[in-house]
Amino acid sequence: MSGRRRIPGAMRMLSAALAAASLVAMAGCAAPAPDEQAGEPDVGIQLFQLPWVSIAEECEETLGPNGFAWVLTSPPNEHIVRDEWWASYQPVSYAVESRLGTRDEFADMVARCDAAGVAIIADAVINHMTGQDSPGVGWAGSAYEHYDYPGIYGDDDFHRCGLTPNDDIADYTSREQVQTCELVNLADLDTASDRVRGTIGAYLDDLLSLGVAGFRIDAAKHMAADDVAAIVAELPEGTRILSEVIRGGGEPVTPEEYTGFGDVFEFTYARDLGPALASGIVNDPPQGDERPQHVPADRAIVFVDNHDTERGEADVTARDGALYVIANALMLADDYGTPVVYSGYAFSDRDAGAPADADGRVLAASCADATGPAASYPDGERTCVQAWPAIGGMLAFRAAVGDAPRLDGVRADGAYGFEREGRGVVAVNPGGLAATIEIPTTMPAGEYCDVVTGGRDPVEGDGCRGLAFTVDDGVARFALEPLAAAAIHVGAQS
Ligand code: ARE
Ligand code: CA
Repeated sequence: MSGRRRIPGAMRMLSAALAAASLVAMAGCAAPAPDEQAGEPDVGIQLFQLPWVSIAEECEETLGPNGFAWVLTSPPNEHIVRDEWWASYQPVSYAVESRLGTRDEFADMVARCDAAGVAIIADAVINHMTGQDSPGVGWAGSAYEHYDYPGIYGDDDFHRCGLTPNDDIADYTSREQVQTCELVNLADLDTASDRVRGTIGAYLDDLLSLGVAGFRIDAAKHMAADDVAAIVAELPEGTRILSEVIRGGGEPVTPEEYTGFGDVFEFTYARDLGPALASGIVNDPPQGDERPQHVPADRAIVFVDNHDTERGEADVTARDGALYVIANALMLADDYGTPVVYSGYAFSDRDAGAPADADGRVLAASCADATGPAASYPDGERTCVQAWPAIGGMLAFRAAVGDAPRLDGVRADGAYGFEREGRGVVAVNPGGLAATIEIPTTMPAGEYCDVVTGGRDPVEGDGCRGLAFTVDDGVARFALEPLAAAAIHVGAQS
């Protein structure tokens, strides 16, 4: 089944024999212990439609302390004036002026985040300009027409694919349509042209001059990989590139084509994880390091959901509370890919923008005092996932396990878990009944603080703020409530 390392059968039997001897201690639950961070794992957080001033504050208050390495922002460029969140994805110019903040605020954010040890990845919308058929004026005052952006692009800079009646993509099995026709009427830039490449490159250089570490390449699938490669080739070495190429069954354009110059969002990861959790049956990944329909681990950006999928295909989102914690715990405990946690705001209308003032500026919001998950979030409220104690705890787990191999998982009672060899063990119970699971481990015997419910107490130093679980004679034993996750690691013995 799997090419991964197997747990010897004898050890599994030992596990059963010793089950009765293990202990589970419980205590009050609270925030994660900041002293547990053993280093900074490469984990990002997507702060969807959050203003620059607020991201700066998050870097200082929640992201730095919880050990996030980088933030993925929403697009910083001038956009059309509309209330919907997706106005951000219709560029009018490359002025760094948007409903999320001014250029000065953007620069200040990058500096403050850097000082807090958090890098900024900007969402770069470079496949297209607006999808507006009527002329308009953008957020920063730039006049535009569908195929005319004075001083930036004119009619000749756009593809007019001529392959479909309205030049829109109609058939995703046609590479030519996907890459030269219009994605939902968005004026499609001729990214094969040196002039267009140069203009895009100047925009990215400008953002780099403000200190960003790299870019999410929005709608990368809709640009030939060679075009993106040519643009990226002009950027300084080390610029981080995260291409959005949604894997689509039967589609000719694949994520693999974009791995030559950067990382790629691997949508299959969430598509496997979400339904498994929703059905309550979690298994080991199909084929160890060679997961089918997955780009190589060192090129993959993984996520439970993002701003599109939480409005669409995602089976598990912040609305699911405890199950969402389980999904994030499994992702953060995994050895595949670079995780990006998602933090947005509640909505019932998929188009609804983030709460804004009368002029359309998105309102500042702070997660400094937030906890979670909450039982429910009223529309517009930020989910503040970056501040959930369980998420901070799992970042500490990821830091502690480092590159220790992921060993084969164990299933029992509907619960599932696995060891990161010798460094940590994670266990989840996605079902509705309490479950007990025993997972063989080479971690030293002892009592460990569960980092999902609070980790080690930073004040007492020798107690746990939440649950504790015991490793005894090579077995970690977890008694789990319904819909619970737990994780212990060598850095947090009680
Ligand atoms: C809005 C309106 C449209 C209108 C258009 C122009 O909704 O009705 O025609 O404006 O006026 C976001 C929103 C869109 C919005 C757009 C522009 O989601 O609703 O359109 O902004 O404001 C494909 C792409 C993928 C893309 C998804 C959404 O391949 O790149 O569609 N994702 C990114 C962003 C989005 C953003 C854009 C791109 C555009 O993350 O937030 O759109 O910048 C299969 C295929 C996928 C395909 C998917 C959905 O899974 O395999 O490739 O994704 O179906 O069609
Ligand atoms: Ca295109």
